Amino acid sequence: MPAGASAEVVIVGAGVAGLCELHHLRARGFSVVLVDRSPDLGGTWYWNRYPGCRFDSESYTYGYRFSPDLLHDWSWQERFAPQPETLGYLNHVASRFDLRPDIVFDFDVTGASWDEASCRWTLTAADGREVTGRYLVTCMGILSSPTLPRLPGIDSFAGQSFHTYYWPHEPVEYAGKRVGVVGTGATGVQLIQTIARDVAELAVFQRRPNWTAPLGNGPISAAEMDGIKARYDEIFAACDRSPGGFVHDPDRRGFWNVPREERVRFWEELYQQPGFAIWLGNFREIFTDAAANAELSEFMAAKIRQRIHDPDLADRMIPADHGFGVQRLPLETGYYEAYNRDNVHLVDLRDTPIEKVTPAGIATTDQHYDLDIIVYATGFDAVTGAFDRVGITGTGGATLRDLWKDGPQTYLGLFVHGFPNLIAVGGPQGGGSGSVNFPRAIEQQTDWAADLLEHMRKTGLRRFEATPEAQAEWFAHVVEMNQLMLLRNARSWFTGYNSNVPGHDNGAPRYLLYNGGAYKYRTTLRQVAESGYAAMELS
Ligand code: NA7
Repeated sequence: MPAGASAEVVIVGAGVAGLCELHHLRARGFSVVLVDRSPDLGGTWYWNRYPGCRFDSESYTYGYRFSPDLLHDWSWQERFAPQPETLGYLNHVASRFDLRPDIVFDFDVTGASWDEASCRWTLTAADGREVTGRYLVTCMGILSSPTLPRLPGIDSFAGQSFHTYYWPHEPVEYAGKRVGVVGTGATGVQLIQTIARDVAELAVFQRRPNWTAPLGNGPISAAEMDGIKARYDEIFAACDRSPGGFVHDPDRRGFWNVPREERVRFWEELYQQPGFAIWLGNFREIFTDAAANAELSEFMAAKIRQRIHDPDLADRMIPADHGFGVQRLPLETGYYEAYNRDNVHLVDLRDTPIEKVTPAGIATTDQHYDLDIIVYATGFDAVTGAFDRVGITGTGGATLRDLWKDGPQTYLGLFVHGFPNLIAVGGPQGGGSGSVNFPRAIEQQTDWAADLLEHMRKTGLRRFEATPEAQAEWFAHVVEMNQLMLLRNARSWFTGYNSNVPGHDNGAPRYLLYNGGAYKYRTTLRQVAESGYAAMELS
């Protein structure tokens, strides 16, 4: 990239959202530069290379729908595609639409500053390169800032150790080794069930168990894929109807209107179905009514007890501090059965916390675990982490990092007062920030954002900013929607909790998600555009 490069729009992030936005803006004739700190495209799917990494969305609901030809070209191989397949898909998209010429890799954005006089954003990379643009669209991912535990001696370990996000590109020789995995979220679950049979010893350091459900993966035959291609309109229409953009639609009969035996029969059916059926195809009350949720949790606990031989161990795998589905649900294949193996050991950190990492392994209050490899599946500084890392400075020198210290506030999850001409795709409190099928959520945001910029061009305007009133009103709506949900009480990334990030570890609520559902969000976006963006200052 030439020094001082400039474009009408600068996009940050070459993942699912950034590539989509690049396509939409180029299609409308904008000059665009997309920068990414990674050496290649893919975002989440570039980095997460740990064994077992795969979708929890049905593959055929994950692709972009902006091009019928693209939908027709691409055949998914598995019902829930593994990471290499998804990365292959994104590379296929980039080639098909010739996206690479507008992407600058290895551009690690360390600062983005708004200049009122020129009405432009300037982005600076770690190596000093700069790029400027009238508009800045961030597509930095909601789970792109991995966090490590704050453990004494963490750097002293003599073997291999890494966060799952940074799983090495060269093969990791874990077969026959003593491996420790810290963390049992969706990532830990996928990793543990995949490597259990190959490693010599596997010590799983679990602080809190998660609820999980069977994934139900399998190959997609050529004939089945042909059928899917013929039904794409129907499939996407189903995604549009569902709150999170998945094919699973909630059962609207009303939990208490259905007799208990019928509820249990229904759950048995859902438990056998692939993907998030048991979570998102369930009664809506499981998300809002503690008694309904407790009954389902009991049903799911019984499933765990059936699958783990040792009753004491099974009890340790059943969450006691939160109900089923109030955190993002990990999906599994033989996860519980892995714990029936002699070489897999659960270390319950509630009884025996980790004291330190040593050169030879991990010491708990109870014993020392000798390890060859330590994997930290310890999650992310979710949604706002990427913004904090970059350092974004708006009008009057205000920084987003300071402004969001105690939690973010946005308008529509896309705009922040004081940060003109900035659009945060997948930003906090928007339709792309939580329990959603990510591509379905960001396709509306990226398309809508491109329409806004087109509107600016057509009307000869060059600056937009959310009003403080609009932002306050949206925030109040976000809080109101959140208060309806049982998830408000759970300590997970959904509520902005992270024990490894100072300030995010005190349990104070940080509103990261929009819980109003995709339909409400989509309708709001449409109405805002139809009003001529009335709640924004355009000049
Ligand atoms: P998650 O879901 O945030 O899970 C992180 C896990 O790591 C979870 O079990 C945590 O336990 C554990 N953790 C975090 N910090 C520590 C420390 N310091 N000590 C011990 N254990 C720790 O992240 P994932 O990567 O698994 O999944 C993220 C999303 O990716 C997922 O929701 C899907 O959408 C895909 P805790 O529960 O906090 O006690």
